[in-house]
Amino acid sequence: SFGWTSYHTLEKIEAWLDEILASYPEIVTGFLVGQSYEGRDIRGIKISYKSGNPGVFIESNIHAREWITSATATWFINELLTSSDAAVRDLAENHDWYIVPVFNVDGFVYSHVKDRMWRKSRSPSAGSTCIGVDLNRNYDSHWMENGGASDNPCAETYAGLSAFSEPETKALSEYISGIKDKVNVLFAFHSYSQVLLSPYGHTDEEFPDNYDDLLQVAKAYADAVNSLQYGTTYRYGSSAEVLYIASGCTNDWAYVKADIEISYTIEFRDTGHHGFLLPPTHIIPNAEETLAGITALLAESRELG
Ligand code: 0X9
Ligand code: ZN
Ligand code: ZN
Repeated sequence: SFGWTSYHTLEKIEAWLDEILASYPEIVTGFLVGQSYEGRDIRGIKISYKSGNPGVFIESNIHAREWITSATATWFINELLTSSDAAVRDLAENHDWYIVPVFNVDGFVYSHVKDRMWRKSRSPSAGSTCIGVDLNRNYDSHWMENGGASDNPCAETYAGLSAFSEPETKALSEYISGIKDKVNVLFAFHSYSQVLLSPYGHTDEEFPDNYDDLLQVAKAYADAVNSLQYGTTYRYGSSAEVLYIASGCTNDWAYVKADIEISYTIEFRDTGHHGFLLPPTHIIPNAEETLAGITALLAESRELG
């Protein structure tokens, strides 16, 4: 059965999504982002208790090996639907949630059956035997500018032949563009490092117009996480400043091209001890932290108006 004491295959995650869709037909609707290179469906679910809510978009598992992200996304979905905690009910019922638990479906399957440390998608490149594009370098936002992305198909950060050359990123960008007027917050779930990364990724010499607000809501997230019994610490700031220069990332594209003003990459547990191979005993603690953080961040952004 499904649960959060182990990591699951794509097949099991999709079967669980089907159960959720059948159990909450009034509240949950499935959406299809599009198809991956290998022809798999990229699925999302929308949770909506009433019309007119502000939308929150969650992209998860763009990097295949970051299994904690889809485990956290599914736990989060379950919590929004089943929790009786007042703060969670408020969170669930006063936002429309668009959640894609496994975005890089081909890479995710490959990380289960062949190579646990796989990161990229699974599309081939002409003239190379190397496979896969780093989908988080393929978005049309300062694509291939300033470093942090590669034009070598064998590199882990290969950005692809052009912005949106990949069916996955093209489809998700089109899906988000279609709902962007209803969405003002986006989270891209990653691991690891315990950091909240705002725009920009492509430069550390410029900052978004609302950078002060972005820092303020990130502080609310970090404080809320730290206040839990686990005492986990998160750092925050712009991607380029806190982590490294990287262009063509989802949350930068969402901010720059889709006008989604609160747009964060969240790098979950841990800080490197287990790294990408985070034991499943961390799933629930990590998810609880994420819920606390997102609750506090959205409350703070509501304050800001
Ligand atoms: O390099 C990445 O894509 C992310 N780190 S990871 O270890 N999960 O691969 C960081 C992305 C930072 N976000 C932006 N630059 N916008
Ligand atoms: Zn990642
Ligand atoms: Zn451990």
